[in-house]
Amino acid sequence: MSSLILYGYWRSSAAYRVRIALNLKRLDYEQRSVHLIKHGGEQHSATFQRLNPSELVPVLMDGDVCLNQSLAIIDYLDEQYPEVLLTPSDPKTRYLVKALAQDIAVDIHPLNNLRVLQYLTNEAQLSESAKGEWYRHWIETGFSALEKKLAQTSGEYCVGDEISLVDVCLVPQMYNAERFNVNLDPFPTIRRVTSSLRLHPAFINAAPEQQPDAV
Ligand SMILES: N[C@@H](CCC(=O)N[C@@H](CS)C(=O)NCC(=O)O)C(=O)O
Repeated sequence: MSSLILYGYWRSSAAYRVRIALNLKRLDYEQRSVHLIKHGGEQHSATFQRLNPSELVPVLMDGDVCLNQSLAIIDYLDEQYPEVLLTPSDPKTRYLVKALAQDIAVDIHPLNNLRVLQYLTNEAQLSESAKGEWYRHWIETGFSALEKKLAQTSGEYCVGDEISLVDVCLVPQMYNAERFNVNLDPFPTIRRVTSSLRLHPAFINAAPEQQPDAV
């Protein structure tokens, strides 16, 4: 049995990144679902807090190593399981890949996170439509810049013709964008690259609807 255990949730885009990375590296892993909505959110339970006091998924266990933060987890996987590298070793490309991945994972994604949306509803008392506007605004702002960058760097994938960490971050962010009806017409490069990536088995098998806890 595999020593890798992924605590995640089918719709979590950060867990989705790690699933894609594990699949690209052809690593077997056991999935344990942390339901982000049921029972007030299982991420807030005492049991999960022992794994990650930040109360966020994903968490990856590799034997007795317990990791959180999807980008750090993928760095770890690149170091421990380097047969397929998601962050290239060439320094210039490596920097580019890391920066583009952070454009998505650090600058866009946190503003769409569940706890932010819950705060907008419960504390800021925003309506559903105002919350949708917030969500779309931050994705559109991030995608406008990303589109310009990928127009320069992409081949078949985000950076040239090799799949990298940027692709691993892009597809889950597109899933969120589509779920919240972002108008994707202004982003032809992002759409083209995503369509290519969605044909790859590692991405197909990592998709939210394919996960055992999908409802
Ligand atoms: N920067 C973290 C983000 C983790 C994160 O935001 N996880 C979300 C799901 S995508 C979560 O657990 N949300 C629960 C909540 O907001 O209560 C990472 O990349 O792992």
